[in-house]
Amino acid sequence: MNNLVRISKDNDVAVITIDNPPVNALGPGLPEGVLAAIDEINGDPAVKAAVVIGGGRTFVAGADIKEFGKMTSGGPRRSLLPLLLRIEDSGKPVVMAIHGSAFGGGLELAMAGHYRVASPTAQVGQPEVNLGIIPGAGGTQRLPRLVGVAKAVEMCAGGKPVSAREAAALGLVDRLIEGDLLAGAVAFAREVAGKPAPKTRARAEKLGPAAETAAIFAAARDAAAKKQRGLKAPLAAIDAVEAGTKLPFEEGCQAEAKLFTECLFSDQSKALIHVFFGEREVAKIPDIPKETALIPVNSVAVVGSGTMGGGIAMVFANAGIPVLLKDVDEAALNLGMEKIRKNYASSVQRGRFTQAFVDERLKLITPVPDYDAFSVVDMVIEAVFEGMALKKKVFADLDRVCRPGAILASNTSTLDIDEIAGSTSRPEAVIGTHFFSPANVMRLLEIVRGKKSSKEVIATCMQLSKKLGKIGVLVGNCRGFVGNRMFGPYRREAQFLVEEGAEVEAVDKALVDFGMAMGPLATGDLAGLDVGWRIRKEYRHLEKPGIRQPFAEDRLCELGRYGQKTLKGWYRYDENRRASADPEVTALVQKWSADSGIPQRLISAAEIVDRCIYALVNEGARILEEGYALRAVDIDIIYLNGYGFPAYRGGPMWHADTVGLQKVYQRVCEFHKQHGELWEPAPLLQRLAEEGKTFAEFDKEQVAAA
Ligand code: 3H9
Repeated sequence: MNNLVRISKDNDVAVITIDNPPVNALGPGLPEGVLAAIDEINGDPAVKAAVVIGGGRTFVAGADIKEFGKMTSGGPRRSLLPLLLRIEDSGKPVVMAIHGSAFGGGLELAMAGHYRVASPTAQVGQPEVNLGIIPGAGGTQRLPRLVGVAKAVEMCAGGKPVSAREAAALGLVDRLIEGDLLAGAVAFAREVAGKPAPKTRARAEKLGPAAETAAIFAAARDAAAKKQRGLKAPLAAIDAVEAGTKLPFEEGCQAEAKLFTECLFSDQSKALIHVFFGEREVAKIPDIPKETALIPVNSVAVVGSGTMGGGIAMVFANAGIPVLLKDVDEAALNLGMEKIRKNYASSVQRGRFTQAFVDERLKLITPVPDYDAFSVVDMVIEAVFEGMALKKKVFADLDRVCRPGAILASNTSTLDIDEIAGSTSRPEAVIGTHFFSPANVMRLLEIVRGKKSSKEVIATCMQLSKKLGKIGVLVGNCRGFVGNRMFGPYRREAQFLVEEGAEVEAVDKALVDFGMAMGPLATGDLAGLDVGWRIRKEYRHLEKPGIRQPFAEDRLCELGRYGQKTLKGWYRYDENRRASADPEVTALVQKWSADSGIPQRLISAAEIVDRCIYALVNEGARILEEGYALRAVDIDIIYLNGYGFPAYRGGPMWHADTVGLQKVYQRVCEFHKQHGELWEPAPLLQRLAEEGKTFAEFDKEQVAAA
């Protein structure tokens, strides 16, 4: 044994405890420790059976993900397969006792045991595809032997865990243990001691005849192509399970190992591992220590019951936090509540929530026409129309009615938080919480730090985002903050491309093929082209004269083409909001471009992608250098969770690193030459490119310096 694995005895049952906090990841030494313990019990005549259990809060959360980066950069390759075989060959039964999660290599370890017992709250799964890899220690071979081919394909290709109850129904878990897991597992071990120990790899009864399984694999490939568009790992996982149904166990494992290695060394896996750690990294704020006192948030109020306000109220209600929802009068409130009810009804229809859950949530939302009850709430989120004068008035009112210590948050997407905070006597309590639309669906929450926002308020909002099921990213107070500030140049280029002769659908298609959830022009139609148009009109005075600005979208708005809501925008929409190309738009843009003397040309998909994506990267680099984002990875997490950037490319900054910053910089310089000032390379991009560095290295330097 070693310091990661302990062995103790409960009379004739040995208890092997895995102890590698926080999640018992299978780092170097751990599997070897388990094996040494198994060898020891096999040599001890007093022991009749063994229980393997996780110390702390979980069984085993899988391989140590940090090790993968070492392997792909030349470090030693470690395979768990032979170790698991030897556990399975143990002459004495091994009972795996699962609480918390048995994920990835954790479930593979559990399946190499002869029996599995679990706490009812435990979860088991093969989530490797979320990291761009597949199970690599026999998971694709043992799982179908325990749960059948269809379920194994679903779990290995989809990556979603199943509850212990479902696992028990599937035959993956042999017994659920209510109460003390260890005591139950030991009792179970005593029951099976002395009986022949079943080896998972020797079981074939659930593998099914080839004629039946062929249809399962075909359907799974179809589903993966649609639901996990562009991802390679799900298809590899399906291939590996299929190999398991056609080959003897050992050969199936070899096929799995080959596919695992291919995936592990792919750019997709590197990107998704970056995302895994990035999602945890963004919670770490260098100048805000972990021990910062949190403000309890047990009740909130939302001002404004429109689309955003209503969605935000639902977010809090879904997390079990009571919400007051305020609007100017009863009519507005009725409309707001009606929309909330409609949204919940559609969630019930789609099977996301039960009616009982929704009924409980609705009870938590109380519409109010005034501020009378605001004096008791812990936090207020203002979600009124985007206009500085109105927001300032609301905050002055909040300052008057809210209790000292309450958090005053604005859901602004563009406005200056410091100016808003200035209308109160307590700017330290003011912060931005920029939800993304629809607020009850989108995972991203930009938390905007004002000059005077207190550390307690920031720490509380970061923590709260988790409770709300969001991923909170702290950003600085610049126009558009991080996400929308970058989205400007991205959408500007999309429009320029159309004005230079690209078809509307060609621009969107190139970016969808790149992996974006939606094309930039279709996104504009969905959000409403008039939103940007109004903002541009308000800020026109800030535009530098003599610099090319896109005009097509403004002119479409002047013609009343606001997008989906008017059934006309960049596209034409039928009554079900299905889009089709609109030749009228092509003709109009051609005419406007000719009037403005913009030469028309054929534009390749590659140029479309470079122009739009490098516009994101260049602006991202500027934001990073100016300190409005803490790290490049924060920008990546924002883009993945708020803007439909493909996770398998890791986010715009990681993508740029993958392409190579020298190459990206060179392309930005070319665009600068061709298109002028708007493409001036960000100094940070230039510096990193010249030094042969990456944004990821820049992040490491920042962390080291903090
Ligand atoms: C695999 O197993 C491949 C196999 O087929 C074998 C092939 C040979 N490794 O998420 P949390 C860290 S692939 C390293 O905040 P929670 C995490 O970074 C793996 N580190 O806690 C964080 O660190 P920090 C398949 C890991 O309670 C800390 O632990 N398995 C790992 O909200 C706490 O994590 C998976 O994909 C790991 N495996 O959630 C499961 N896991 O505090 C990945 C966590 O410094 N893990 N860390 O930021 C999870 O899904 C969640 O962590 C879990 C707990 C649900 C377990």
